[in-house]
Amino acid sequence: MQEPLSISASAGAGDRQGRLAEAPAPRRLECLRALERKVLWLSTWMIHSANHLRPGRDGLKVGGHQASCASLVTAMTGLYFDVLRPQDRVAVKPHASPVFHAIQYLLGRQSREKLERFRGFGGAQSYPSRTKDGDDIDFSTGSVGLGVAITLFASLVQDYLRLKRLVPDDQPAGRMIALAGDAELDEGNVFEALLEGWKHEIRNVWWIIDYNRQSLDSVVEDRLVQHIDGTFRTFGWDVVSLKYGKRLQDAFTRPGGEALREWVDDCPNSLYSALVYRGGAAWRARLSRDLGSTQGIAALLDQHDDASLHALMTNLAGHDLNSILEAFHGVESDAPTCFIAYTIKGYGLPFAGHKDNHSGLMSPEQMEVYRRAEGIAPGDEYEPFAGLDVPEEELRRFLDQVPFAANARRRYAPPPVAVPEVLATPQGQKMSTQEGFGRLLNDLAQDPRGGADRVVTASPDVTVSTNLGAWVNRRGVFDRRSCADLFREEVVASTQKWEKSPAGQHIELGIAENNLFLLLAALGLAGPLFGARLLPIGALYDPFIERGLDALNYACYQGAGFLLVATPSGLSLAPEGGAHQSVITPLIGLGQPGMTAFEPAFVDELAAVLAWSLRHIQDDDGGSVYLRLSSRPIDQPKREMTAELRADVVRGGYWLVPPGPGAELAIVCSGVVAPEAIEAHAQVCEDIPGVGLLLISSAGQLHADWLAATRARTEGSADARSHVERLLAALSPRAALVTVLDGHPATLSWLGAVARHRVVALGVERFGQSGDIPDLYREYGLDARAIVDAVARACLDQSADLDRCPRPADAGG
Ligand SMILES: Cc1ncc(C[n+]2csc(CCOP(=O)(O)OP(=O)(O)O)c2C)c(N)n1
Ligand SMILES: [Mg+2]
Repeated sequence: MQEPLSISASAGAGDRQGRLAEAPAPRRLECLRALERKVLWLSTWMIHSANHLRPGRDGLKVGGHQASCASLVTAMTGLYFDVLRPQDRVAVKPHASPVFHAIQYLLGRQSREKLERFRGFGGAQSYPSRTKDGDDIDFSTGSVGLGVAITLFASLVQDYLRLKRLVPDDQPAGRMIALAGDAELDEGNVFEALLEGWKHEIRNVWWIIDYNRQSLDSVVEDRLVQHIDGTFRTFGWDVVSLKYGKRLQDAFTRPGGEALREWVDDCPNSLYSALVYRGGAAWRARLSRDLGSTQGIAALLDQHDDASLHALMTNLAGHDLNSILEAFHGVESDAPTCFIAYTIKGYGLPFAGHKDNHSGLMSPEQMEVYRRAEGIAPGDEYEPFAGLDVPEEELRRFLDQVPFAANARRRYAPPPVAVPEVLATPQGQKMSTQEGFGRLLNDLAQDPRGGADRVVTASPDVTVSTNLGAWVNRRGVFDRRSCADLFREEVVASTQKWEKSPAGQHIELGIAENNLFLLLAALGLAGPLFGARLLPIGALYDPFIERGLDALNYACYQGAGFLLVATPSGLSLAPEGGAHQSVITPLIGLGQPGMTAFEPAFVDELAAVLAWSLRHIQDDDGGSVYLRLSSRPIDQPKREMTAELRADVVRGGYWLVPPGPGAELAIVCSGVVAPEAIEAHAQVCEDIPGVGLLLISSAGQLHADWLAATRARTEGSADARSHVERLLAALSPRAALVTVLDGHPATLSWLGAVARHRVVALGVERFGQSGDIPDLYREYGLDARAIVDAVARACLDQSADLDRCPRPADAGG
């Protein structure tokens, strides 16, 4: 541990002393210590019993992380039983999930059955999950780094709501707290978030780093802490270092203490960890060897037996309740604060400090020794108060008064925001869906029917180029300070206003897609977290979804409701070239749970989808919506948008040209290549009358509905029919489908499985390149000619195949 330390940070601007306004009464501390012991026991036992007491059926180790839990037990005990208030929101380090559940259990907010089924079906989840765990999970965690960063964006959302008075003035601001593993700081998204947080002057964020100096594989770099400290300060955070516990600090004041402190400070992380694992005798031997001749050290060693020497040398502040409480309660300002809590991975358990302990499980023999030492009788393992040296009554009284648990429910359920049922289609002969979206939003900004006040847009530096400009001109950029548009004041002509104020409804981010998705997740959870719903809309270039895909997945996993507008997309942003042309994003849209993807061809479809989306993202069983749009202007149909057509668009597709009776061919297209499909269709119809032209506005909606109907039929609802089945029923059973989109062909090729139609699937399978649309569509086989060729191929295959194999329909079935 080669870093200088003190419990409070060194003097300097922004530092804060680890002072305790009021020392905890001794009995209070006794109660907390008893609970700390119980939390360690319960979390260790929960994992043990999941692995050893539940019969395994699949040959898999159940797993769990006893060592990762142990290092956070003290900090979490202090937080949940003493420091936290109901309005605080916490992201718990994924591997400390059992600690969280144990605490909730002791607070009466989690059932014993869930603990007994930890990591089992219906039990407490391996990693905290907002949607799957019944108890008070504020933020899901699991993919390291993301849970840490979302707290920062949640604080921004809290301030957004407070500054706009969308939450009552007397509702206290909560602290957004991340309990982070030290190795989580290896994830780049954490630093992307820090920079963004600095720009937005975030408040009320605490990141408590479980500095156990171990990751999954090994022990971390010795000098790491200096960088952690320096980095946070650079971004304007206060840093509180929690290194030595009270006993060690006391030892440092005694004869030989200075030398002892220096020795510990200079001790490499790996040696310290190894000695932690080996215990008292090893400490004695090593200290005698290194410091035996230093005055006072021999006496110190004589005063301690091996056990107490071990306890002294492992007395890090992260395991010292007094130090923890002092530091947490000592925070006086709302500046973002990083606590570097020195801990030991596996503290209090036999594998403490061992570099391989990440997935280590205590053996049944070791658990037996532990059970006895805790004074817990067999069968009483889940008894909340068994074996504790504070009377049960006193502990119950203590638990009844825990501030965090003062409210029966911490999650809000505000009513939905009323939004217009129907949005008028922006008029224009030729228009891109991207432009259409900008105009729809601009119209919404002026819509007297309301709803727009709750819309908040965000973009990672592509606001103007994704067509949010008009909206931003009307609604302004959000900033906690008002700031005039200086270009405007200097009379520099620009179509884009950039006025910032707390009233602004657009949050401008730097170019980090991870941040966009984490912000959307936090905005999408504004209702349950803070009590006021928002309608978040994020805009980015479609290919860069992949840059932040894990964060997007994370946002969906939490059940956040938001709208993602991804534009431009595909080869159709032609001259921009292959690095910007998305290929597989339609497959992401098709496959991503918690998200419904649309790729409308025309702006009137987009208007229908947008109106639906503003409701869907608020539905209890809704989720997020992904709109894949394009900057290619295309001719817009002149038609009335009937309620029936709107419903079909939202369901995922409609016949632009219905097939003739018994038609044996249909062209099926999604999105921006509609003009090519229309042209090809006209050509084909010259030879083959009755060919249908099917427009797919959402492959995902059709697919999900189809699977649901299939399941329903299996379960006995013989009449269940999906939208796509009804659409394709208009074709002959021997019909062929030619599908086409500006994206991966697998997005639509599954349509052949719906009614066993033959499919020729066109789309993009290779990286794109620069060019104009005619060249690129020709090269990649998306133009009308390619579609007509595909039709010819389909017809040829069809006749050859029909000669060979009779289909069930031929047999009259
Ligand atoms: C994005 C991601 N990559 C990899 C993992 C696998 N993983 C789980 S924990 C871990 C290391 C954890 O170390 P640390 O954060 O220091 O936590 P500790 O267990 O030491 O408390 C890794 C690599 C993961 N969960 N998420
Ligand atoms: Mg660690």
